[in-house]
Amino acid sequence: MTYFLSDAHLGSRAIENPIAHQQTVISMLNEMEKDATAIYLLGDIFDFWCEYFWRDRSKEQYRPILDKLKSLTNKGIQVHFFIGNHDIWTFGWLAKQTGAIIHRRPESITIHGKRLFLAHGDGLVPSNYISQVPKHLQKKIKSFIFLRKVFHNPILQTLFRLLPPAWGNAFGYNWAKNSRLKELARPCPYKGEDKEELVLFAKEQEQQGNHHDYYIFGHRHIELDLMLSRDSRIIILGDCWQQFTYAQMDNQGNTTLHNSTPL
Ligand SMILES: [Mn+2]
Repeated sequence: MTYFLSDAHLGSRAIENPIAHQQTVISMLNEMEKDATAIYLLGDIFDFWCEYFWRDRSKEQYRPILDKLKSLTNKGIQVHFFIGNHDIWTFGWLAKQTGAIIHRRPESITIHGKRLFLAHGDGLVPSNYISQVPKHLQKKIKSFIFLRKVFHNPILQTLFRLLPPAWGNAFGYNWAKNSRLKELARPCPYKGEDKEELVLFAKEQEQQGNHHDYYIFGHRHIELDLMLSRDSRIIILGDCWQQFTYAQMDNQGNTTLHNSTPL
C-alpha cells in the first residue's frame, strides 16, 4: 500500500492539545506501517518549521514523530516529505533525523502503472489565472504570490536562519496560528469544479497533454475526490488536524480516501 497525508499543522498554537494531536498523527502512521511500502507527506505536516544555524531546543517537541518516521524508514518504508507553505525551511536536518526524502517541488511519479502528480498545492494555478478572477481576489492572490517569493528566497532564508530560534519561532508560530484561527473563523469550502484552483490547474495539465492518472494535493483542507475525465482523477487530501484524512493506494493503483478517528 502507498499512503498520502498532509496538513497536520503539528505544533500549531491554535490547537488545544498539541501532544494528543501529535499522538493521533503517530497512530495513523502506526496503522499505515502494517502494510505500507511508501508514505507521502504532502506538506504542512508542521505548522511552522525552520532549521536555524543554531541549535533549536523547541524541535524536541517533535521528537515522538521524528522517531516514528525514523523507525519507518529504518524498516525500509519510503517516507517522502513534500514541503508545504508552512514547513519550507528544511535544510538537511529533518532528512537526517528521519531518513525521509525531501521534495521541494511538485513531482510526477509512476506507482503501480499509474502516473501521479504530487504536490502540496500552494501556488499552483492555471496560466493567466489572475486576470480571470474578480479584482478583490486578484489582490489577495498577488500578495500570496509575493509572500511565497519572500519565503522561498535563498538570501532571505539565510538571514532568517541567522535569527535566534526563539525569535524566529515567535514570529513563525504566531503567523501560522493566525492563519489557523482565520480558517476556523472563516472556512473556505470547495469552490466548485469551475473555480477551485487545483482542479483548474489539473484540467489544464490534461488539456496540454501532460496526462496523469491521479493528481494528489493537500493545502486546501477540503476532502475532494473528483473525476476529471474517464482516466484522470484529482484527490485533495483534507487535513490531519480536524478531519484526519488520508488516501490509500493499493497495488493495483486503486485509490480511496479515508478518515482516522482522533485519539
Ligand atoms: Mn498549506
